[in-house]
Amino acid sequence: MEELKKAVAREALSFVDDDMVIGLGTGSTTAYFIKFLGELIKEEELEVYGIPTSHQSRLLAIESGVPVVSLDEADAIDIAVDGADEVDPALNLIKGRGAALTMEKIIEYRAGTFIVLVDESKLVKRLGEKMPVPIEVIPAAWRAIAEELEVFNARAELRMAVKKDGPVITDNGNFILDARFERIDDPLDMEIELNTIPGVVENGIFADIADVVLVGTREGVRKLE
Ligand code: ABF
Repeated sequence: MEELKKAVAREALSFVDDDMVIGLGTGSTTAYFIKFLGELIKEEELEVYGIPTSHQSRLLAIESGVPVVSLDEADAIDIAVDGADEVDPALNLIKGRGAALTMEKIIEYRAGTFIVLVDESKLVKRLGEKMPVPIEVIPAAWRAIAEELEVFNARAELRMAVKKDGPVITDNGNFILDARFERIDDPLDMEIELNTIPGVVENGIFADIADVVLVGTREGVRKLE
């Protein structure tokens, strides 16, 4: 599994050019990309800047030798590279296991080319088949939103910290609800609908935003676009 993650992360380096600003995703697959990017910058003396999507990717970028800039300092984002939890045949995604979905969506939406790194276990026929949809919510509204989600035939749970001693807190100071849907027929429509519930900051459906998906398989890296 780790080898598949490394293989897609290496392949993503082929999209990198000098003078680029690159959105840096969160998660274990993207972590390899960030490390490899740091090595490439050093070897080829590239002038490349990263815009991190989380505190986690910011720290890793600094440690790996990738200079970082914040979103408001960059005129444009050339490419963004990130993982995903599910990918459907139309390249719609579910993201947000790392609780960084809001910043990920802001940065990946602005990127010229958004490249997604997954292994083949993440490919599904229909979004929501295996994974819940993470939804970042204003803390005071979590229960009200969980109830509202029943209208969409979804059962939502408040995401707890690993030690179960309190809720997961996002980089923005919010909570995460993980919502299991009976079915998601139209990902774009559902993505828009969920964001109309007051108190929802952002949701983990990323419809119609991925340009390229690199899939790690035992036979090599497949490119979907
Ligand atoms: C983040 O990392 C998320 O949006 C996605 O949920 C997750 C994928 O992580 P991994 O590559 O570790 O499976 O980008």
